[in-house]
Amino acid sequence: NKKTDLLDEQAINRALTRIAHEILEKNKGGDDLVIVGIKTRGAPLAKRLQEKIKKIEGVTIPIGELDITLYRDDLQMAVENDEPEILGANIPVDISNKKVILIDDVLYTGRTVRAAMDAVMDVGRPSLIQLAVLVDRGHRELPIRADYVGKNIPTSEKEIIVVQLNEVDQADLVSIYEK
Ligand code: 3GP
Ligand code: 5GP
Ligand code: MG
Repeated sequence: NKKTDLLDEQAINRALTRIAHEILEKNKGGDDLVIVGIKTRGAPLAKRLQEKIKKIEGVTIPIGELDITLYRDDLQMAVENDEPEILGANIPVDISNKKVILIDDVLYTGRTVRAAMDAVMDVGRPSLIQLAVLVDRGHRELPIRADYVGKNIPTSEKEIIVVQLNEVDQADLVSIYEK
């Protein structure tokens, strides 16, 4: 049940360009950065940021990905106390003493990011972890915030943000739906 489109292809592209600049500004360049996308749609976002940073700074930042899904006791039903669990990690570089930038499409309760931080710390000791998201829809249940935000979209619990990316959905579009 669609309400409106919030970001079109050009707006998504501009937001990611800005975030690439912000990452380079905050970290004083691309040294020691590793970008880790949270699947599914965080992975193509990580790749896009890598390309943008390459264009801006001439450096290729290593990228990795984490597969984190809501763990369900009952496969039929989403239950309130489901917790995200790590299904896999593909981080092809040593992250010890590196600056790890996590990226996801939507930030909501923060539980996925908490699980992602656990997964990262399991494979090494980064010097810091930062978080980038395309959309922050609010409703945090943990003390987690994003360092880089494409767009803040205040939502009600009944609304959902649909993120479509060319690499996965053959379109670049962020829209808001009523459940
Ligand atoms: P993503 O894997 O690209 O993040 O969780 C599977 C997909 O369902 C997600 O795609 C996300 O776009 C969509 N989704 C919509 N609402 C929710 C939600 O409340 N929780 C989770 N985990 N995913 C949601
Ligand atoms: P959190 O763990 O912060 O509650 O949720 C983050 C994860 O759930 C993200 O990976 C995101 O894919 C998904 N998610 C939560 N709410 C939404 C939403 O409204 N739209 C989309 N597309 N994904 C959501
Ligand atoms: Mg996601």
